[in-house]
Amino acid sequence: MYTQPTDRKELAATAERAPRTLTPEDAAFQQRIDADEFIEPRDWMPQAYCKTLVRQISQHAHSEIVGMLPEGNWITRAPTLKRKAILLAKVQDEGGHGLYLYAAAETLGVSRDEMIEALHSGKAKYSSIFNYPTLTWADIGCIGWLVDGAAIMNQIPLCRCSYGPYARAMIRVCKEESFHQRQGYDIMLALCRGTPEQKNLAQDALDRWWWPVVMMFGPSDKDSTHSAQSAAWKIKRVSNDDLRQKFIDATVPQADLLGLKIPDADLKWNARRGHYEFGAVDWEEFWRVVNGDGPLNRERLAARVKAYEDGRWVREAATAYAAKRGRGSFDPDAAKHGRDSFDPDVAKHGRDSFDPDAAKHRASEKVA
Ligand code: BYC
Repeated sequence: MYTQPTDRKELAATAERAPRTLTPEDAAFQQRIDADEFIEPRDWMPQAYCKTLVRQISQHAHSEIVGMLPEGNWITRAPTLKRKAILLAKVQDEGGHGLYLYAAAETLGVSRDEMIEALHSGKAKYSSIFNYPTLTWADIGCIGWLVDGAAIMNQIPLCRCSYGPYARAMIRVCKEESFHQRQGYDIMLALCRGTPEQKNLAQDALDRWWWPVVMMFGPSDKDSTHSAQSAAWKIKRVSNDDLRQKFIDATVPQADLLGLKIPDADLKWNARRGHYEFGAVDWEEFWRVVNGDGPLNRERLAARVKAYEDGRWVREAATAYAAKRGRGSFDPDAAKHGRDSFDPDVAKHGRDSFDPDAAKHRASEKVA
């Protein structure tokens, strides 16, 4: 549903405001950026470039993982089996996005444990949007339509960002987000073509999600602390305000098609500019939510910490198993006898996860 030309106006104006005192290494690095080369993990890079990427990529990963919570809340209550299967797949995709992104950040020398600790201690941010509640099934439609729609707007330019692993991760993420956006719009269409009560649910959800989604693109360009430098490094290709405008321009006609009213009395088409004008964003609300005091910040973080603690035994078991396999494969004796990491003695006593005897019994149960 969304497309974005790749020759779009870049952040030239903000890039000009970036610091200009460069060392020879910095200058050579900047030349590579200016020539649109990808920077790869083993390449020299300024520490600040690395730090900016770790901040943004890890926060992006956290957003994907925390973002599973509001929708996960509706998996058991989806209205049909088909909607449930689709929602399950979608939420699972978001988990996958988080994992690609953690892996991309790890190429910069930060460990997954450090990133997760930063999230759990409240040091690292995640997208403000996931601190709002999902009160009805229509909220699931709105998340797909609007939140994933906004995410695509922001992420398509990231497919061309200067850091190779981040840009490549974004290509797959954007393809999946496009499916997510359509499934959300399809939920909204079904509700809007349904009974008056269903249409009211859709309107009510739009009323609650619209402004938080408009805020998702971040502070206005004049208040954005990182934009100038991120633009100079071609991490950021399109500014927060330009993305917000593109999103609104693309979304208003979609709301019209649904027969829904966007909750903004100042929204109107400006034919001269070729854009919609829109009302003032409540930046106080935005900063309140970003700084931890939104409707569900505490609950979201507590749910993540609990999930992490509940999964501790799985990580410990997987680590112990990997260590055992590692020992086996490095055992020169075992290698000589071609035994690899499988120890039949251990298997017989049920201490290994592969037990040939048990496997035999399982096979016969199946046949019976
Ligand atoms: N929420 O200088 P600025 C998804 C912070 S998940 C919270 O403009 P920057 C999905 C910003 O971090 C998609 N904080 O920053 C998942 C900075 O604070 P710090 C999530 C925000 O980085 C599941 C400060 O404000 N997408 O699609 O140049 C289900 C100043 O801002 C927000 C991404 O993460 C916010 N909304 O630009 C469904 C995209 N906005 O770090 C869907 C990748 C700003 O100095 N990230 N802040 O403490 C980006 O593109 C950029 O980081 C941003 C912000 C445009 C978000």
